[in-house]
Amino acid sequence: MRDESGFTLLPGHLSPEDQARLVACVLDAARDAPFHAQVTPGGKAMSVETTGLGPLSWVSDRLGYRYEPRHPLTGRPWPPMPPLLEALWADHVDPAVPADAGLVNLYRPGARMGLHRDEDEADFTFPVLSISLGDTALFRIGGLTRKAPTRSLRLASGDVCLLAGESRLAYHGVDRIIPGSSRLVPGGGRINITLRRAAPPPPLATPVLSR
Ligand code: MD3
Ligand code: FE
Repeated sequence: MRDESGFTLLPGHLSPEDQARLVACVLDAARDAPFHAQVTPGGKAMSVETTGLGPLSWVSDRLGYRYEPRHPLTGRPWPPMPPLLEALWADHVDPAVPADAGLVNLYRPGARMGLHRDEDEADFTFPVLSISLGDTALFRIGGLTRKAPTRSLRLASGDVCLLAGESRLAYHGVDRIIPGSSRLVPGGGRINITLRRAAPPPPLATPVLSR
């Protein structure tokens, strides 16, 4: 299902059991690292609430966008990356270089995400892996410029997408979610987890014999 841009959608890739396990992991992590609406550098609160998993997560405030090792409100490190997510990354992206950032987005009914590119990571040759849980999203993906034509697709619970190659730097966003389309997330809504490599990959080891 990989298209010419490097975009792959794996519909229903996660079993209902794994979907429920991941929601439980996220809600457990959110007891320590609460979801919160971040503020853009322009001073507007995002309608999506976020938290993070793993060594780093993406933060936004008046100072700008960046990856940080700690939750901006609690000052504590992000909760650990669940093994199921580490395995998904190893299987689909790179078994040698782990994802170091798991950004978790919570969409309650009415939340959306405007068209943007993910460009705060050190190395765009690493794909982004996205996991959708709960209500279906109307997702939009375009090209390398804001003006390029976009296409719209639905991301349903259990869908996994891989953004590799040129699609890694494509403009994309979430127009809206379809409230009540799933019963997975308590209280309703959608959770999206994106696994990323935010820091540069570790340097390659030099074989002893060639020294
Ligand atoms: C296409 N999240 O967190 S996931 C984001 O559903 C983000 O919460 C959306 O965009 C969400 O930055 C979309 C699918 C996705 C993720 C990363 C991409 C699509 C992408 C990176 C490049 C191109
Ligand atoms: Fe994005």
